[in-house]
Amino acid sequence: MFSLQDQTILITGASAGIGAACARLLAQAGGRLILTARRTDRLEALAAELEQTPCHLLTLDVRDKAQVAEALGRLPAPWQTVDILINNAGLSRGMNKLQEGEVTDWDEMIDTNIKGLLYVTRAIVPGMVTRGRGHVVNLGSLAGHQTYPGGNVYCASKAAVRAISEGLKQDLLGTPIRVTSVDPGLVETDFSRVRFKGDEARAAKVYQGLTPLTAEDIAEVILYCVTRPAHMNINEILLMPTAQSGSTLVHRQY
Ligand code: 8X3
Repeated sequence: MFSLQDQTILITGASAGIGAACARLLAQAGGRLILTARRTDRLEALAAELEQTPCHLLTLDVRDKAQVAEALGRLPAPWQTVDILINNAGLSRGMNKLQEGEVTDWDEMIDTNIKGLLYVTRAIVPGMVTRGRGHVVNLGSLAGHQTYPGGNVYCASKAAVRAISEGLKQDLLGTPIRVTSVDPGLVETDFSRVRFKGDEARAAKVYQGLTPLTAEDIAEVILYCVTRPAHMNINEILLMPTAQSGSTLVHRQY
């Protein structure tokens, strides 16, 4: 039921967290993987771990429009027909009040979460349309549904991902290409470490007193979405830990 035998799957931000968990799980399901990230050494380690799985590694910064167009426009012949695109690369930086925000943090989030996702999608989806086959999975967030204090620009970037997923689905109407947005709440990955720029104690506090989702949980949901029959499109999945019921509603037990 969960077979992706010989399907070519491109994952952005594959070097860690949800991206790496997707790589591991989708490899088990039989996929062949194009793994992209900025950190080549991490991609190499992941590919070495997935030794039975055909992998093509691409060092790619999705923020770099020219690099994305060049690298994805010139994939080697056996890797040109991407069946599944997982737009996972994304990050959060800072949790300042908007009026005190760091403009460079905003740029990084908007350039990665919105513009990077658009560049990769623009490079890959036309081939899917031509071949009459494909599925785009965008990593959204609960933050795209509910803004929380200090979340401002990050939440806006994920609200944009939600609108882009909806718009892409509309624009692909009449084609067999599917579009899914997977929107998690609290998932324990490097997310908070990156947000708080290496402040480990502050990052750990985000997940204290509850059992957060894991990267593997999200990968399982994505595997489910991409293995539905061809007539079925899962447009959006919102998921969160049992101990969370909204962006600011978390039940912690100490
Ligand atoms: C991550 C979810 O609520 O920590 O996208 O911002 S949240």
